[in-house]
Amino acid sequence: MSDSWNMSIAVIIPALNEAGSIAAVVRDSLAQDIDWVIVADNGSSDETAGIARQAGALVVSAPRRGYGYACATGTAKAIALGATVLVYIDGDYSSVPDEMQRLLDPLRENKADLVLGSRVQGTIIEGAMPLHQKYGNALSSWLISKLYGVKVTDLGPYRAIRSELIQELGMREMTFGWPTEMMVKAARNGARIIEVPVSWQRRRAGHSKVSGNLRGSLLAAYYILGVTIRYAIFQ
Ligand SMILES: Nc1nc2c(ncn2[C@@H]2O[C@H](COP(=O)(O)OP(=O)(O)OP(=O)(O)O)[C@@H](O)[C@H]2O)c(=O)[nH]1
Ligand SMILES: [Mg+2]
Repeated sequence: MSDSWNMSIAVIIPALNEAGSIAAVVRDSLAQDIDWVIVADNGSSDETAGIARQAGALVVSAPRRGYGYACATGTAKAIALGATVLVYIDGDYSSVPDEMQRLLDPLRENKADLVLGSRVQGTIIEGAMPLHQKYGNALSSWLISKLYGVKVTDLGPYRAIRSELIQELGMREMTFGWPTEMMVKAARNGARIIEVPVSWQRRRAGHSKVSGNLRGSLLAAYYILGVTIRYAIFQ
């Protein structure tokens, strides 16, 4: 178990057809100073669930499709296990498990409630982020900073949060809106939000589902902007 305050840490990996990369993400996450690795299998039609289990993860099934559903299912499991800190990382090895302590340090030192991995402040490997996603992220980050008074530079998926905080947020966006909802509601709650630099790599295997295809990119943009504006106006 981790030693500082009452940090017990669950790493949550939402995964949809990531058989080619999930074992490495699970193993390298288990090598960190954490307590559980939970893979939320989002109805994969490949061997993602079995491979993840074999690599040492707890696997929960989130049959309803959607990034947010997968994250919410993993979150519920982590909280049931007693996790006080939750880390989210993608299952395609775009983020680097060895950088996890960067996200955990501000929580350990009790300087933050939500720590966001910023790829803009870190390193983006050439070809890992299409131009439209770079511009989209920059625009959304600027809008969030303006509307919610927090300084953010990215909307990356690699992040860590106190489980007390995420429970207060009452997360509702169960697809592409989840990451944005977490940021804007945390900001509105007056939570301490810190960005740390992280790297971003090309997915190791499998098919691009969001940034690399038109439908995914348009949907993501629609949800990100919609959530950013909606929560600034309504509850
Ligand atoms: N897109 C998508 N990803 C999901 C879903 N459920 C779980 N995931 C996982 O969420 C993480 C992020 O999705 P990615 O497809 O990597 O999205 P991205 O990084 O923006 O874009 P690509 O890597 O180019 O596809 C991965 O680990 C997926 O396997 C879902 O319903 N849709
Ligand atoms: Mg990806």
